Amino acid sequence: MKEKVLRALRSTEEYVSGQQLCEALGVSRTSVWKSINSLREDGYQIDAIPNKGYKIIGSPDSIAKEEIASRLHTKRIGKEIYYFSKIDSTNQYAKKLGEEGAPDGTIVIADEQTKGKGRSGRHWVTPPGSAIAFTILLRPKLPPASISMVTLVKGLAVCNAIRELYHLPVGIKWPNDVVIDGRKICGILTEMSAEVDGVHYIVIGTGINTNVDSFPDEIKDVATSLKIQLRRPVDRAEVLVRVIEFFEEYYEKFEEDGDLRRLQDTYNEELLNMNEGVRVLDPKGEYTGVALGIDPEGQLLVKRDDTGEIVKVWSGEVSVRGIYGYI
Ligand code: BT5
Repeated sequence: MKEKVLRALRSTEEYVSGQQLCEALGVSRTSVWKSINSLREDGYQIDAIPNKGYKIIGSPDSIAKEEIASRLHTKRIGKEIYYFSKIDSTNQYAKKLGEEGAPDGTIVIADEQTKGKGRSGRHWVTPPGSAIAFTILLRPKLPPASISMVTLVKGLAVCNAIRELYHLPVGIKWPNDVVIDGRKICGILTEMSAEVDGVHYIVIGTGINTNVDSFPDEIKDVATSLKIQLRRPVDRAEVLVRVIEFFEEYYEKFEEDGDLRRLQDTYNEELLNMNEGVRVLDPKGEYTGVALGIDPEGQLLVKRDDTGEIVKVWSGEVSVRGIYGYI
C-alpha cells in the first residue's frame, strides 16, 4: 500500500488530493492517511495542504522495497522485490527463493550483509546503510555454458549507470570488476542451479560501494566508493534503479542471441587495458600480451608477446592484470 501511495505521489509534480488517492487506489481515506503517516515515519517529507492534497518534498536515503518499486520503470525485472535491512547474503536468499519457485525477475535487496560472498569463497564487505547489495533471480532458457556471460552484462550495466548519472571515469576490469581510479567500486557474483542441459535459475549478485566513507584495512587500497570519488553522497535508490534498468535493456539483447554479439562493442569501449599490455596469470604458465577486447562469448582476446598468436582467455581460473598492477 505504501508503495502504491508513493508511486501515485511520484506520478506528478502537482499535489495529489486524498480523494484522488482513494479513487486511484480503491481504498478508504483512513487507509491513505495511515500510509502517509507511515511514510513520514520512514523519513519521507510529505507536504499536506488542505483542499489541495499531498506532495513529496523530500525522500530518505532508502533502498527499501517501496522506494525502489515506486521509481523503477522495467517490464520484467523487479516485479517482485524483497528488502532486508540486514541479511547474511542476498545471493543466498535469492537461491532459497529460486528453490521455492520465485518468478523470473525477482530482486533481493539489503542494506547490510553479514556474510557477503565474493568469488571462490572470498568475502564481500557491505557496511550498513551506505552500500548497495542486491541480487536478481532469473530463469533463462539458455544452456549452462552461456551463463557466465551474464556477469559481463551486469558489469556493463553498472558501468554505464555510473557514467550516465555521475560522469565519473569508470571502466571494466575484465571480466567483472567495475573500477574507478584504479580501485574497485562494484563486484558481481553469478551463481547457478542447473542440470547438464538446462538451467533452473541463476542469481546475479551485485555489491556497489555508494556512500561508503572508509573500508577495512585489508581492502582500503583496492576499494573506493561513489561518495569518495564525488566528495558528496549519492542517492542510492537512483543508482540501484538505473543499474536495474540498464541491466534489463542489455540482458534482453544478450538473451536474443544467447551471446554478447550485440553488446561486444559497447563492452569493449568500457574495457580497461584495451589495446594495452596485460599479464595473464594462467596456472599453466604466466605470459604477457596485448588485450584486444572480448569476443561474442565474453572471452578476452590476448595477442601473446612471445608467440604472436591471438589466444582466447576464459575467466574460470585465469586472472588478468595490467602490466603494472591490479588494473
Ligand atoms: C566479487 O568477488 O567481486 C563479487 C562480489 C559480489 C558481492 C555481491 S553483494 C550482493 C550479493 N550477495 C553476496 O553475498 N554477494 C553478492 P571477488 O572478485 O572474489 O572479489 C572479492 C575481493 O574484493 C575480496 O577478496 C576483497 O579483496 C575485495 N573486496 C571485498 N569487499 C569489497 C568492497 N566492498 N569493495 C571493493 N573490494 C572489496
